Amino acid sequence: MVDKVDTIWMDGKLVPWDEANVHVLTHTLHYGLGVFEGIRCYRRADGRSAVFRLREHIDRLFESARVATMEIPFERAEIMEGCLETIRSNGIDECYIRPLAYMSAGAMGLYGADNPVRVSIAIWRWGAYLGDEGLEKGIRAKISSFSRPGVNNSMTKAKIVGNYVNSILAKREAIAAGYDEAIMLDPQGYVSEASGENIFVVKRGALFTPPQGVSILAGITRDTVIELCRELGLTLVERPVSRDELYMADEVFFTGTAAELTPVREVDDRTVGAGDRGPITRRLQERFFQLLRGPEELHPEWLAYV
Ligand code: PPE
Repeated sequence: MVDKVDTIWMDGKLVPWDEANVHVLTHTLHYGLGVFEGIRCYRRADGRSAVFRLREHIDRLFESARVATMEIPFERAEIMEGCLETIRSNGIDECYIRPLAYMSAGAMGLYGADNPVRVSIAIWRWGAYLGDEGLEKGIRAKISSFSRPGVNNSMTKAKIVGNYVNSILAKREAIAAGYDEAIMLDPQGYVSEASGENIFVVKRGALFTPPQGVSILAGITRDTVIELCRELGLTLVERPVSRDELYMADEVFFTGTAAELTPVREVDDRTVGAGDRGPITRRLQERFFQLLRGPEELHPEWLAYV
């Protein structure tokens, strides 16, 4: 259960948590056309709180809305300020931030284009998405029986509400089978991404990750890790990755706002590398958490102080 905080931002106003409700004829609830983001705010070594890559997340929210033919009735700056305001009003130092733009009630039927677009921003405390032990020792993943929709079946570059049905089914299947997370292949059979994370493979000191042009979400954490590789002088190649490359990898890890940088210690019951967090994963993870929590401001342009 999510722990309640005091307020949620709804269409520009902070309302009490229990009053942040919508009508049951909310169009998005029936048909899944809505767009959202997931962002994290961290308490830094100096005691201040900062939202990580807020601008990039809000830019992606608006790009998702463009793909979804939804017009968000706010400026980007207003949504960014709304995120910060929600954190301040709840006096919380670390949290996950969930902006959501949805089609409200009005007409029923698929078209719904005249229903007003509404926006909410909720926050809650969220610990390690795949567990503290997962962050340290790695998790067990299974290739899903559900494929990621192809590039023209589903607009996977956009963070559209309905896209997540596929991810939920894959995640539930993986958990029911005793694994922690599902890895999905695309219709051609190449590795796409996990239910809510991008994937990286390490082989002989080099890193590989599926390219942007395939059906993955262009993760902001993925982009961060690509930048960290460049800074650490690590070779990173964006290219198609096959299933057997996961079995032969020295290291595999996931990236995502919720999952942060989580090692994968097993894929389809095959131990990855030494079966724990590999050295390159560890190095990137350390650097990643330094970026988020300090003490140095490695990328001040990525921090929005609360
Ligand atoms: N792929 C998918 C399908 C995805 O949902 C996410 C984020 C990513 C990749 C990584 O993207 P980024 O966060 O920009 O690095 N998944 C969000 C949903 C988590 C949830 O369960 O809710 C997240 O990590 O916030």
